[in-house]
Amino acid sequence: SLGACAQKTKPVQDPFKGAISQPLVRGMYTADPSAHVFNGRIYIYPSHDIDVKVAENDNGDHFAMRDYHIFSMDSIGGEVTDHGVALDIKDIPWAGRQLWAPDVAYKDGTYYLYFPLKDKQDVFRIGVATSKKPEGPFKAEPQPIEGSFSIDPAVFTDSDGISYMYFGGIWGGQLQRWHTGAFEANGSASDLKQDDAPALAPKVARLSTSMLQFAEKPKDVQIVDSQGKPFKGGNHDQRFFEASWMHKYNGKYYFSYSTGDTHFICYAIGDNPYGPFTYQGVVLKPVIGWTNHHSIIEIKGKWYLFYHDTQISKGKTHLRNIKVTELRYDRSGKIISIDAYAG
Ligand code: FUB
Repeated sequence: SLGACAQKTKPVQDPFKGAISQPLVRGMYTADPSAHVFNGRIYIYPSHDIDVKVAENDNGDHFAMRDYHIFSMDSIGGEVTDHGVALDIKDIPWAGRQLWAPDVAYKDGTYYLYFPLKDKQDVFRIGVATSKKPEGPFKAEPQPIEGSFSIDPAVFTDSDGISYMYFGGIWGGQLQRWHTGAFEANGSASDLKQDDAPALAPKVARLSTSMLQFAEKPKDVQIVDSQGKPFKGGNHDQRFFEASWMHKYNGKYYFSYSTGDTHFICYAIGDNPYGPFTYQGVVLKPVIGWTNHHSIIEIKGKWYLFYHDTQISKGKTHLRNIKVTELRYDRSGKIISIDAYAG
């Protein structure tokens, strides 16, 4: 009977039903949003995901992106403008494959776009491209930044005008292959596989005054627990995986990052740009899709978290869409954790 039939087909619950915000861009896939305010306007520098038929693997081969588009809006909730292709892989002289999560910085009339890309030997390096306009187009330097490696550059300019690049990512981001200081072509495909040893640390390097090079050899960013001990490699819920970001709030330095295979965005607080940073908690709980990657900025006295999920592609990990939501602190300066589906 119709009644029996109706009982059998349970309605499928839409996992995005409680989404607290909606995709900012439709018509193309976007991810890893690094947001900044330039000249009073909000600019977003995301990855541009494409629908390639590459099987998902731990190396991230399915993230086969080939260009960047930059987006802007005059306010949160305002119309989003797509400024078109800002940088194409075919115009990067040293390019191999995979344009991953970028970031941008401004100094003395020039915008600097920093991007991770595999070179022709399939080793991730970090490149830089310049423009006189925040929306580009950007022109790539002929070579990657000397001494750069791995992925996910995030550039933070302190109040004294000095800029620092935070970077690194394990597994497909190759950070584990650099643990001796030189690239191990046949090194571990994931982390160091030493659960009781200190976890691999993200890196930080001060940028040169030209903004085109490192001014120093990259140092480890220490993330420690409340006892001052570095997290161990086996602590997958709290140790660093990828997606560094730095912001300053009430004079303190907030370093945030993704835990990758456990999918949290966590944060840790320090007294200076180099750390150490003491772990505080979760900024953003896992989103739908494997990766979690964010940025945090202040706009007109309010704080915002830019992030992504996979709402438009209905859960395809390599086809993401960027979003934004307000971020709040408690009275002691702790970030209040965000659940992207609590709506
Ligand atoms: O978008 C490609 C990679 O996925 C990024 O570089 C990682 O942070 C992760 O979001």
